[in-house]
Amino acid sequence: MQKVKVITHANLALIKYWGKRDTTLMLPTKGSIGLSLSALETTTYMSSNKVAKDIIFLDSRVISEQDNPITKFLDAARSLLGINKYFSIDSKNSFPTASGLASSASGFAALALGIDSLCNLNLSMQEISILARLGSGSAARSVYGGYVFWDQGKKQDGTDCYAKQIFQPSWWPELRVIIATTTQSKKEFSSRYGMQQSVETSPTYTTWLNKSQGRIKPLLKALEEKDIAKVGAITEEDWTDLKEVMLTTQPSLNYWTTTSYAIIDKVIALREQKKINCYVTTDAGPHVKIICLADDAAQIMQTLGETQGLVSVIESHISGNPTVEIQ
Ligand code: 2P0
Repeated sequence: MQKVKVITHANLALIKYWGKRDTTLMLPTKGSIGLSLSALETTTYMSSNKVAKDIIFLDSRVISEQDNPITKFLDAARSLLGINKYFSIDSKNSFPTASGLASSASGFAALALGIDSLCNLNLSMQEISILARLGSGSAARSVYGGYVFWDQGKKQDGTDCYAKQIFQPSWWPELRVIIATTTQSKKEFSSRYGMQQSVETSPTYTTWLNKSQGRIKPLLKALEEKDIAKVGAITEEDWTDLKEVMLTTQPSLNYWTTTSYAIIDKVIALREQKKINCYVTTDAGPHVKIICLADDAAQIMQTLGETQGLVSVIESHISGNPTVEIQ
């Protein structure tokens, strides 16, 4: 029986995805740009089953509920691709699952790549990105390493809504992301619930949407020019506006803790007082991600290391492309 080992990485958005124009097809309201991170790795073993049932292990725990997002995704994939196969899946993250570190992105990207290989589908990367998107929007980006743009598309059927790699992983070897984790716990509000609430209730959602969409071109240019000050400033602005959206959502999405704020303050102080190029972003969780260059990473990490409540500080490179190994 054929078995595959798929390695994927979580993808950190510099310009964020937050909100859907179609909640079934996971079509976003706007485009997003992200980086796949070497330090946030998902390893997934996948084979097809003899019995007509999916068997799923996530971080060594069996997923037994019928109505779980992985089985729903596999059902959607079977229906879309006309596949008559069931799967055994054993997926492990090198980082806390469902706590705001994009485990759903790397997880569903792995399943899309694994299905393509196990079923000999020879899908294009665009088709694999579309497939991954049906599991989780951000997974459309995680099918690539390096630097990724996910276009929101215009069509209602989602056939023009997929991600593309904009630069290879090796494009900017000095770029780093420092990940400061503050908890091992799962988040209180899922991104799926939170973003829909924001679309429906936040008074600042439309303003963020328009400004954020307008940041795509300048960020692409700044990445092309390897301009850390511009990349960092655009990233931090997009996050600052999104944070306002989250906080003004009903009920308020307050993902951050006193530890998160202490880290954010230290990063901003390092930049303003010591002129170090370091910039903050977060996702739907309390962890803080810092965009910087390799030469400054040690000093930033040392400064953060004394923060009360900090669980770990990890320096990440931009990851290579996913790998699919037939076992
Ligand atoms: C992003 N996030 O662009 C944004 C920034 C969180 C904050 O993509 O409902 O888990 O499965 O499509 O992909 C998290 O959202 O949500 C996310 P679904 P997903 O990375």
